[in-house]
Amino acid sequence: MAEKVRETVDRIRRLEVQGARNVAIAAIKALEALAQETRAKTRENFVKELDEAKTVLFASRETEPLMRNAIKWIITRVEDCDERSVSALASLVSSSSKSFQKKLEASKELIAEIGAKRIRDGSVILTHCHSSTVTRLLSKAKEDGRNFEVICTETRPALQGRITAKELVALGIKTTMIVDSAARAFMNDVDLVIVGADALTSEGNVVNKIGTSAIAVLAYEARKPFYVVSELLKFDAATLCGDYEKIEERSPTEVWMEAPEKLIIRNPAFDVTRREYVHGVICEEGIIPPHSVNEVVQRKYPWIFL
Ligand code: RUB
Repeated sequence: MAEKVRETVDRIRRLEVQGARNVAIAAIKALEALAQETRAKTRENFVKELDEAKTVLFASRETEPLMRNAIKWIITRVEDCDERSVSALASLVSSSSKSFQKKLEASKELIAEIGAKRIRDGSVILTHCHSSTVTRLLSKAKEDGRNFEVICTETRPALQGRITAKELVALGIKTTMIVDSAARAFMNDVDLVIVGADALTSEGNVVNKIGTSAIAVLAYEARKPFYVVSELLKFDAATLCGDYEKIEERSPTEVWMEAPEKLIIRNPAFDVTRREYVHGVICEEGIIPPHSVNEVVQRKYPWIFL
């Protein structure tokens, strides 16, 4: 296995690379590195190496359909190509990875452009965890001359809210951090909630950082719009066939390093927000109701279902 793949898996597991988009990009860059360093002499061996890398990358974080879709797309292009030369196939991995990243970048910009229009002057936005897509949307709103402020949760237990806070402060956006359990106390001051997503399911539910669904319920109770910003490529086609999105459970030591023996600690990384709490999904096809995600994905990315 290429060193870069092993190293990427470790970095993803340790959350040194976090957020669905960054995880997917790191994973396909690792495939590119594997292709550049390969010692495989035959097409069959090269495809086997890619498959082994796929298995370990998939296992690095379970709740990441964007990473799975990206890797599948690249490997399928190799499998569908008649070329026998390993170096030609390696170049195909490189060019496919680069074109996938370009598409991701383009849809992020589109999502930012569409979503930024929902931010009115003087508004207060609450966000949870760290989503690179949400940060880009907020920075676009700022570029567009909108004056607004953000409340971000610290996001227990791994404190990704600090990444969000640092980025927003660096962008010159007025930002307030609260502990996760203060979300209700501040909900009345909020005009809208915007969060990212790790997975979109066939029923229109959204999987995102643990605590997201509680915030969605609070927003619903306070009648504040709750938006999810997400690439449609975060859709998990297996949910259409009845599978539930697996929720990654992380180490108890993230919650309490020196916990008493026999204490049971649960540490799910994500939770599911039901579609009835989601005002709209801001994606590269516009702002769509969560129940139509399945249909829009079928139209835009039919290969996801193969
Ligand atoms: C990150 C998280 C983010 C989504 C979307 O969780 O829940 O909201 O991944 O991020 P973790 P992006 O820190 O456990 O990876 O918009 O960057 O894809």
